[in-house]
Amino acid sequence: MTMPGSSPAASPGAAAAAYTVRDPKAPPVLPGTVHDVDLPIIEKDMTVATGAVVHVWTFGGEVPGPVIRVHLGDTVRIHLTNQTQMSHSIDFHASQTAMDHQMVEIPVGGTFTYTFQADYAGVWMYHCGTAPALLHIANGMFGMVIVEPKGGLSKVDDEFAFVQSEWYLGKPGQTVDYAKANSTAPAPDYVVFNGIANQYKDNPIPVKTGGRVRVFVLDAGPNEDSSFHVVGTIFDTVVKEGIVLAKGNAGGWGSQAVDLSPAQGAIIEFSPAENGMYPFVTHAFNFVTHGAIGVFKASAGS
Ligand SMILES: [Cu+2]
Repeated sequence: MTMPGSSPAASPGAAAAAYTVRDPKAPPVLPGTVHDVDLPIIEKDMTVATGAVVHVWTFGGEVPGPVIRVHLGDTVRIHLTNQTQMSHSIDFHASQTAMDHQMVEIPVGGTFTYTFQADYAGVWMYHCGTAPALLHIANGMFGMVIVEPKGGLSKVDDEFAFVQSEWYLGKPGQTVDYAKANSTAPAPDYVVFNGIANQYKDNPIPVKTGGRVRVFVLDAGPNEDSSFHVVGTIFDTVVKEGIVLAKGNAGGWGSQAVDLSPAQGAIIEFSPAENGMYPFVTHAFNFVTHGAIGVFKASAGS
């Protein structure tokens, strides 16, 4: 195969470590109504595709940063500790606050607590806002906040969280290439779900045939749109940026793909009709051949 991510990419010198598969399951909602979340800012080497290592900047030591899931109205206190060699900051789209109040620079070795109330339900982005924010996002500093709606979400068989993003490779083992990311016609080396090219194609995700699957999707960009589609399914429920398509609606409407621009999120639900493989992609297919593909494998027993 010649598809990027499926074979070792150009990486002179030492062989890249195998990538570590990111657990695709969405975490449960945090208990209680006031949450203290430690989010250390950490830099590290990360294998982002087979044969490709990037020196990433992270929230919580992973790209994307951890999914934070809360109830509507909860208070969230994020305790940041900057363990890297440069200053960073954070911007929670689930919050309402002045930029110069909480999106402040956290110096090397510094700490800061960002506090917000989850006033609106949805799938929200968080990211570093330190200039140039494009570089800090492109180098791994982003993640998802899920705010459950009033009354909470219904119980389903399986829940997953996918963040789509791009990698603009620099030299092997170094940070991303800012000039490539900053192009007005950007050409990412990889477009990925949960940080790593093709990881869920290489490691299909089991789901239950006829069961109910809920996917939280966020497009972190920094530049490219997503057209999230699951081959062989129809979405009967979509909540995109507060706009609801509800299962059982009077007109019988459904959805085939959910368009997300950078920093937009959605909740999507469907049921696999029969046993077998259901690839998920961004339907911008040039990115499918650059890593933006995974597979749900449906069986009765899973
Ligand atoms: Cu940063």
